[in-house]
Amino acid sequence: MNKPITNHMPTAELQALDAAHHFHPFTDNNDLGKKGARIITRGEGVWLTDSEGQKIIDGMAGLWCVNIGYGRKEMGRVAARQMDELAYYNTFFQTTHVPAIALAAEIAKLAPDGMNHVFFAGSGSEANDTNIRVVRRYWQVKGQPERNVIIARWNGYHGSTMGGGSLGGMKPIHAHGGKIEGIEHIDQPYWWGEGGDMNEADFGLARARQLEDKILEIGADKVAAFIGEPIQGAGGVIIPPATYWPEIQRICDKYGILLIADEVITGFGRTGNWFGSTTFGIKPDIMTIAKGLSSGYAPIGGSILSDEVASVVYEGGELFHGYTYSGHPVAAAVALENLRIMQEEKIVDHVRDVAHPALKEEWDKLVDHPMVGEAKLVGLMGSIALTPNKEKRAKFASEEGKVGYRCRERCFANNLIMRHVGDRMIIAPPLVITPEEIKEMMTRARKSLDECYKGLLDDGMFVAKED
Ligand code: PXG
Repeated sequence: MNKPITNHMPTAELQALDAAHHFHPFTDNNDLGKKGARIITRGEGVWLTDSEGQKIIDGMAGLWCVNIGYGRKEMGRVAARQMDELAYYNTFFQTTHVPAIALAAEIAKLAPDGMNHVFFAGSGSEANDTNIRVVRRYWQVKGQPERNVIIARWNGYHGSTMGGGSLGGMKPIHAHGGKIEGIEHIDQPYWWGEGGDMNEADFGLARARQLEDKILEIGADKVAAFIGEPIQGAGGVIIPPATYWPEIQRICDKYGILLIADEVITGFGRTGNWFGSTTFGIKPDIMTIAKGLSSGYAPIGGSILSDEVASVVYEGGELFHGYTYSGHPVAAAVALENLRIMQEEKIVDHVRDVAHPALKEEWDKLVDHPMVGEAKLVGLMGSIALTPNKEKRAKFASEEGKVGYRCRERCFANNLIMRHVGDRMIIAPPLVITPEEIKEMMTRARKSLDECYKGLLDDGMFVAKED
């Protein structure tokens, strides 16, 4: 491990400057200004170093993106070489460049059969905005322009632009700035929290059948597409019952509705296959990609279109849509190098054959802990539900998220980054994590859970909400 950088300003001064000028995303900036942000100065493998020299295990791969781990020197070299050669050129107006060509071809090679066309964006949010235009344009060209409604799920996350935020089903996001027209939501397949007395399989079917009900309510001739994350990430790593996706697929096929799999988190190895769609047997018409495409080394996202969708949209002539940085040459070269590393080092195989089994063994054991109700893991994407009563799948009496926050604070104190979503704890480490690092990560996770549990008992908070 390299030494931490020591030639920066003292932490307190950096925090004061940050508070004075930096408006943080998804943050109570007033509150953060009072306590000061944690300042990350270095990364290597699965390890981060902060401005105080603390070594932290990053159990979240940044924001679910640093799949190949931090500090890969090849990535910087490729970026520098590309900047020297051609730092920028656009892909509008009948021009292209080698990195965009090579990356699109490589993505088509890795994507499921019949998905061979890539539209580049700068992020997952932008890519989902592209998807809204593409599916609506698709139906215009097919002569059914009234087919323009997109169905998504409550508590899904598809980004933070107006389009992405509207597709997402997070009400606090809709409350800040509104929601665009023509997007409808159905309930999520969250059995632990919402399954009631149903078994998981029946619940999965029931939630999928809400799609059919919604289609019939709106009128099938008005519905353009359904969008969903194979596993909801930001919503709390909600792993759907096995019955869910096959039923969604059946319903989309029955009504001829386009299926968009938002693979921003689940793409590029996270679930033990190149794409979450493969893991769940989904046959999407469009996939949203970002994050793991470049392992977060450069901002890049995109939409992978099936041959059928692309041919219809192409037939319609020009699509009036594009971003200055669509296919940015440096980002594309960096993403290409990321995909080279992923393949050369067989990182997807490592997830499936080494890291997942090692983590699963430890993760499953967490249900022995007095406050852990369920522990679920697909590939390297996992969650646990914190509860004061496992049999009843009870919520805590305190406001939802309070216990989760306390648990996350213990993780941070133990130099482990593990997030909370409400009262669920979630994990998604870099895909290169070794069995030894998994052991260390889980030692810290258990210690944090123990401390959190003790704190709840001490404060009289290990109490269930009344029914
Ligand atoms: N789709 C999915 C499934 C995502 O997880 C986006 C789209 C948007 O991507 P960009 O690149 O525009 O951020 C995401 C992003 C969280 C968190 O709190 C998750 C994301 C972003 C920020 C925070 O878990 N996912």
